[in-house]
Amino acid sequence: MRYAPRMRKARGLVTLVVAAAMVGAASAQPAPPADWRGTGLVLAMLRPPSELHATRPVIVLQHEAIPGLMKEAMTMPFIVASDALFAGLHAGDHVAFALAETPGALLVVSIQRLP
Ligand SMILES: [Cu+2]
Repeated sequence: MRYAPRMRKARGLVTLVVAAAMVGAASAQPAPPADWRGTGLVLAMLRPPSELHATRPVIVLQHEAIPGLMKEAMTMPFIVASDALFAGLHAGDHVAFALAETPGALLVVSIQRLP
């Protein structure tokens, strides 16, 4: 029975390492700070590879005007920083989202469902 506390400690460590690995995977590309914020309706969420992007997740939004960026409401695709942002989201959801300009793309860096 002497080994029991050590086993428990080891199991705790494994859990920690796995959790850290999962966090690392989700934030492989740390999200840059938001430059713009908007609201809209989710039409589609595409995990890569898709017809819109070979390697990056894409969300198609019917968005309202985005102050400072797009004066008009429109429907368009955006590249998403990580498909972890799709968790719990469904087509038809109303969302608030944040965009950041990065060297390669205009990126959605956060998405929140609206009631
Ligand atoms: Cu637009």
